Amino acid sequence: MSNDPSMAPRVPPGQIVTQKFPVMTAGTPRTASKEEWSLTLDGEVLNPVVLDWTTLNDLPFRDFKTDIHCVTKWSKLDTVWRGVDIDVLVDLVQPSPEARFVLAKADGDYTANLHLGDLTGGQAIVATQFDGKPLEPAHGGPVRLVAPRLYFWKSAKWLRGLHFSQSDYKGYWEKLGYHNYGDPWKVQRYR
Ligand SMILES: Nc1nc2c(c(=O)[nH]1)N[C@H]1C(S)=C(S)[C@@H](COP(=O)(O)O)O[C@H]1N2
Ligand SMILES: [Mo]
Repeated sequence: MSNDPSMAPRVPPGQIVTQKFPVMTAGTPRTASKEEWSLTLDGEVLNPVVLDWTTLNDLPFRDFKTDIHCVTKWSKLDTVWRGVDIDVLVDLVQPSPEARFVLAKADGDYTANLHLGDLTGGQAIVATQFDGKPLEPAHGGPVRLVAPRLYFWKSAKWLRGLHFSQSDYKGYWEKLGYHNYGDPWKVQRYR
């Protein structure tokens, strides 16, 4: 074993790198067009906001290059996304200091629970583009969460809301027995 950080493994335990981009979807949700789409930012916040496609696109965008890790054991390296940093959305709504949890809500009644601290500090975005192109519907277009600090089930496709609260409400897979936190580096796949 070495303490040299450059020797740290790139891929979490048990993961296999793929060049493909598998589509992983529970059910067949009816998803929104750009015109129908909106994002509700609410809960324990000073300034609840509903963004539509136009108001989202008025916010500052950035590129986000990251590795993603699916609980079914594929990892994809150096994926390139573009969207609005969660820090921008947090500045907008100003969650109360007690609101440490976020429930991501998506079309098709899909939800995923996260710690706010795993979304902030440049760690996550609300993405509208993958690989320089508009996000394909199968991968969550028009808009999805990309929160790669955790297994990729946390990155809700067809994102429609972020609910900030002091309570941690379990999401879709978390209720069905997936790990509540889902750290790929700690192999937190199931409860
Ligand atoms: N709304 C929604 N988001 C979702 C899912 C889903 O079924 N519905 N699947 C999750 C899972 S398990 C994974 S691994 C990733 C897969 O994203 P991809 O289909 O773009 O690879 O999306 C996550 N987000
Ligand atoms: Mo997944």
